[in-house]
Amino acid sequence: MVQHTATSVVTIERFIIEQERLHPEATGELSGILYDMALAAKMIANKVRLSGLADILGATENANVQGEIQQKLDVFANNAIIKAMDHGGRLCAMASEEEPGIIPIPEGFRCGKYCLLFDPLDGSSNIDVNVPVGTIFSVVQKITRGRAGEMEDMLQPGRRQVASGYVIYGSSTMLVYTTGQGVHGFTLDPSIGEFLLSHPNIRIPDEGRYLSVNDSYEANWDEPTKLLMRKYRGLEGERKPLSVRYVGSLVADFHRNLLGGGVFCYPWNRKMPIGKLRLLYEANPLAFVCEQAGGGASDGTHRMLDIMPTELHQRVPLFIGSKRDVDLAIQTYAGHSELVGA
Ligand code: P6P
Repeated sequence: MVQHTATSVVTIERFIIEQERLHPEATGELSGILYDMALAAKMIANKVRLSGLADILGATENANVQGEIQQKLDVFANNAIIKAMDHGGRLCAMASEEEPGIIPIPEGFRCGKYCLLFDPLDGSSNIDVNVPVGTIFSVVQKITRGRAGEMEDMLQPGRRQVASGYVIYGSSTMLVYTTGQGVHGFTLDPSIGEFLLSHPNIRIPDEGRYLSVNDSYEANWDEPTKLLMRKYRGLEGERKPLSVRYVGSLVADFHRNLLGGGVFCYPWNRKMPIGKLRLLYEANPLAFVCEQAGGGASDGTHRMLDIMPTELHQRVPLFIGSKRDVDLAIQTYAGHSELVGA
């Protein structure tokens, strides 16, 4: 693998090509998906920049499949990704947080061997208050026969992902992705419209600095969860206390913890017994990135990437970040299995 440092000026396109060359069997289809995701990210970033100005601000009157009021940027981001992807001949189907079912490749367009699952704009309720939001994406290979992608192609465990990543629209726009060859971050230079390699080979510290959790749900947590949070806060056990940092925007919280070390927790609670975050296009893609950076991800009991999906929009409890901190969650729940969910 060509070793790059953050000082060499490498565009994402050049990096993708160099990575592709490491795989003689590569057809270039996966590279094409990553190019198209970078293009969609630039289009979305451009709109997010303006969100405080144009009439983009505010919500549409429609609710999406999740019943959440769609922000206009949600709709724009969803369409931008679909339009950037649906005619490239690399995909056989897509799935989005914003759509109830599978998004087929239109008749007349060639189908490829991959499926794309994505959350076009996670955390969009934060848009109007200028808090960073993000796009999350996951790529799996088609496993069914025939032209069109089917639900079975979508419902694969996270360990079968061939690529995943996210875009964070923050003080700068960054695209972070993995194809199983480490994790690499690219920062958008808006003056030339290029994503430039800024964070080669990202590694997450084994032990975190930050704890990201919304503890307003504490009254509805089970006992193991309360014990785990006391451990993270240094009130129980030997762990030194973590600083609490919670933005309320998954990509922003995850990105900070990926670079600085930390654990993001969205535990089971009596009001949301199956968690809030979605397995296929939020937990799994971030889990693949996190593991490739040396971290871990779990629902508190299982490795996230081993969970067998049953529904397109299914939710999971999520513990993701520094390996030791995720392991502490697994150990705590295992040690009190009789109280989990009580
Ligand atoms: P809560 C945003 O709505 C989101 O889906 C994630 O981006 C974020 O991590 C989570 O929900 C925040 O949820 O219940 O703490 O407001």
